Amino acid sequence: MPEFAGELPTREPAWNAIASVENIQHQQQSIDFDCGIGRLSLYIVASNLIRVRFSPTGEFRPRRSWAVVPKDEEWAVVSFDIQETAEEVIIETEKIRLSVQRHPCRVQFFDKAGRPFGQDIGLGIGWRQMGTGKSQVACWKKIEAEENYYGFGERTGLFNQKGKRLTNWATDSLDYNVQTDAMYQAIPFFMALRPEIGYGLFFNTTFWSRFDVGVDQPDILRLETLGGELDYYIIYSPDPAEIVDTYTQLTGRMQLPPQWALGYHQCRWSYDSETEVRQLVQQLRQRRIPCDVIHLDIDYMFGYRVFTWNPRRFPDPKKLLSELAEDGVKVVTIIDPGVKFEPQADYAVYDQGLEKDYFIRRADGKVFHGYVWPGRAVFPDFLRPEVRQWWGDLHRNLTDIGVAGIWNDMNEPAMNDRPFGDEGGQKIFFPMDAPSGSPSDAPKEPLRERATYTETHNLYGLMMARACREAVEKLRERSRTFVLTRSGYAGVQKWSAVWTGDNHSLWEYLEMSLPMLCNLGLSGVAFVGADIGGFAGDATPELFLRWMQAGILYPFMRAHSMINTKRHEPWEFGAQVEEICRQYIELRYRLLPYIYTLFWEAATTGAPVLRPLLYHYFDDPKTYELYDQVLLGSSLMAAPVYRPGVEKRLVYLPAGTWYDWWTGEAYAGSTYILADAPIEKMPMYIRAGSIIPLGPVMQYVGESPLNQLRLRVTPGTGEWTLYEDDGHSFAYRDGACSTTTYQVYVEDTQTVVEIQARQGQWTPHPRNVIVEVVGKAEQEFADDGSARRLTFS
Ligand code: MIG
Repeated sequence: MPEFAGELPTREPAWNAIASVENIQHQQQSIDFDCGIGRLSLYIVASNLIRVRFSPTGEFRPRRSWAVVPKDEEWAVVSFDIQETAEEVIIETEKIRLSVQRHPCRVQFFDKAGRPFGQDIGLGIGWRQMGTGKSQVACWKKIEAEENYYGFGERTGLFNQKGKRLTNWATDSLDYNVQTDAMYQAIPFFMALRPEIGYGLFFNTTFWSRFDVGVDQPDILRLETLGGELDYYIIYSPDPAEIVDTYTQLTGRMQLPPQWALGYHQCRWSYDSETEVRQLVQQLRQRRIPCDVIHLDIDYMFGYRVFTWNPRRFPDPKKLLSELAEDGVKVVTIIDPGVKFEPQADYAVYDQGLEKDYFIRRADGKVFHGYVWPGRAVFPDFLRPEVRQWWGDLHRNLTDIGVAGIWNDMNEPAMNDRPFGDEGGQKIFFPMDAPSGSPSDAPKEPLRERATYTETHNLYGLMMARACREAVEKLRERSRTFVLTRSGYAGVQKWSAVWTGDNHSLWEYLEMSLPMLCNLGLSGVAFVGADIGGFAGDATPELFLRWMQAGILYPFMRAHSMINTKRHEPWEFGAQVEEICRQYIELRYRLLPYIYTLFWEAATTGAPVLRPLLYHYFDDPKTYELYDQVLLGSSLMAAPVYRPGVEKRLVYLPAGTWYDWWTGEAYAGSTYILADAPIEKMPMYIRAGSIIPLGPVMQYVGESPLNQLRLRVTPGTGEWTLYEDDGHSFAYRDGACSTTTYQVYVEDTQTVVEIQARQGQWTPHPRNVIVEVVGKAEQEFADDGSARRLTFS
C-alpha cells in the first residue's frame, strides 16, 4: 500500500530520552540548554511564536530555505524576561510564559492566565536509530481535556482529527477514502483548540514525519520525524485566525489571483481536440452557463510529451486560444513532471535536460527512470534553482500562444516501475538515497542545499509549482496567472492553488469535501477545491446537482471527470439539473465582489476563504465537530445537502441572529433549526450585521463593466471592507486598488448603513449602488466614492 511507504520496521528499538539541563547559554533571542550530549535550543521569534529545536548530537542542521520564509533573525526583535531557579528556567513574553524544567528537561507553555498548552510529557523528547541512516526523533505532548485538532494539510474523513495517526509523506493517493492517511499534500502543521486557549504547531521537517494524536497513548500527542533532529515552531493564540496569520507569516501567503480564476472552471479528462473544445464553449455560451476557464488534460499533448501539442487534434492552438479569448474563455493546460525518455528523437525537453544534467540521478550516478503517461520517463530535479529556471522558461511555449494558467499534476511524483497498464506494475518513488538539490560546491546559500531524496521527497510538488509560478508570472508580465498543483508541502499557498485529487462520484466524497477544504484552509492554503461531480465514477443527476450547489462555496470551483466516465457538464443530466446548476453558477458570479475581497484577505492575512464555523465561533463547543456546515468569509453560512432524497436538514445556528438567504426570514441563533432543502435549494444564511456585495450575473468575469453593485445588508452591528482593483493586472501592487468600508448598526428602530469614503487610487467603473436591508427596503444612489449615511426604518 503506497500510503505506508516510509513506514518504520515493526520491531522498534528503545528510545533514548533527553536528560537533565546541565548548562544554559543565552544570546539575544536564543536560549540553549545543554542536556548531556543533546542540546535543546529555543528561539523567541515573536511574543506568540517560539521555535524549539533539539539535536541528539548537539549539532544542528544548516537552515533550509524551502518552506520557512523569514529567517528567525529577520523578525522584529521582541523583549522577554528570563528567570532561573534551581528547578526551572522561566521565559516570559508579552503573550506567553514558557518554562523549561531542568530535571529532567521538559518544555511547557502557558498563557497569561496560567493555562498550560503544548506541554512535554512522558519522555519529553527522545531519539533512536532506525537502521542505516535513519535517525528518528520524537516529542510527546499532553493532549488537554476538551482539546481538539485541526489542519494537518490535506486530510480525509470529517473535521476534527483527534484520535488519528497522520503521516506527512506526499503520495499519489488515488482511490483515497475516509481511512486514507498520507495524501498528495504533506503539510506538517496543525492547530489544537479548546475553550479559551489554542495553539498551532509547525513541524519544521521535510523528512517523513507523523503526528499521533492520542492513538498510541490516550491523551498524548506524539510528533516523530526521520530527520534526525526535532524542530518545531509553536504559535500561541485562542483565535484560529491569529494562528493562521502567524503561520502564514512563517510559510508565506498566496498572491492575489486574477478574478477570472474565481469563476467557474470546466474540465474533463479529456477534451481532446480543437473541435471538441470549440463545441464545449459553444454549448456553455448558448446555454448561458457562466464559465471562465477550460482545462486541457493530458490529451492535448503529442504522445504525452510535456510542452508539445498534438498536431492532428490541435493543429493551431494559438488560433484556438485567441478565438476562445474572444468568448471570454481562458485556457489552463496540464503539465506533468515526467519527461519522455526519448534519445535521438529531437525532443528538445529531453535533450536539453540530459545535456545540462537536470534530471534526477540515482546514488550510483545513473539517470533515474520511471514510467508515467509518456512511457519511460525522466524527472527534473526542481530543488535546483537552475533547473527551475530552465523548466520555467519552457512554459514560454504555452504562454506565447495564450495559455493563461498551468495545472501541475502527478508531482508527488507519481510513477510506476513499468509501463502503465502492464500487469503487476508497482508505484515507486525515487530511491531514497538519490541526491537532490544543488551540489554542495555551489557558491552560496541557498544554492548549497544538496540533500538526499529522504529529505526532499515532500518538496517535489512544491518546487515544481514554484518553478511554474515564478516563470509564468514573468512570461505573462502584464497579467496575473493561475497555477494549480496536486502535491505540495507547507507554504504551497505561495505558489499555487490546490485541488484534492482523485475523488469519486459518490455522496460520501461530496460530504467529505468541505471538511477537507476547511482543514486545508486552516493549514494556510486558502485557494482550494475538490472536483465537482467527483472525478472517478458516474455522478447521478441528483448527486451532480447537490455537488454544484456546494461547489459554489469552493474557493476553486471546477467540475472535472475521468476519461470513460459520465461527462460532468451541467447539461448532461437533463433540463431540471441544468437549470438549477445555472442558477447556482450565476449566484457564484453574483458573489464575486464578495469572494474577491475574501481572496484579498487571504493574500494579506492568510485567512481561509472557506471556513469551518469553528473559525469564527471557537468559544462555542458545538462547532468543534461541526463538519457539514461552512462559512464563506465571515458573513455567509451554508448547509449543503449530502444525501439523496433529503429535503430537510438540521442546521446549527451559532449565537446571534441569522437571516435566511432565500426568504429573508430572521432566526435567533444558539439553536438548531430544521431547514427546508428541496432539490433546488441549498440552505444559506447571512449573519446579522453583515454587508455582502453582489454584482450582476455575467457569462464570464469582465463580460461587461460592473455598473451595478448591490449591498445585501442584514440588520445588526457590523463592519466590512470591500476590496477592488482591475482584477487582472499587477497595477494593484503600485497602488491601483481601493477599499470601501461599510458599517451597519441599529439606532432605535432604524437600521443605519454608513458608507465611508473610498480609499485608494482605483476608480471603479461608474455604477449605481443599491443598498438592500433584508426585511426592510432598498435605496439606490450613483456611487462617486464619497461617504454616505443611509437610514432604513
Ligand atoms: O493518472 O491527467 O488527479 O485530475 O485528470 C491520472 C489525468 C493522471 C490524475 C489527476 C486527474 C487527471 C488525470 N491524472
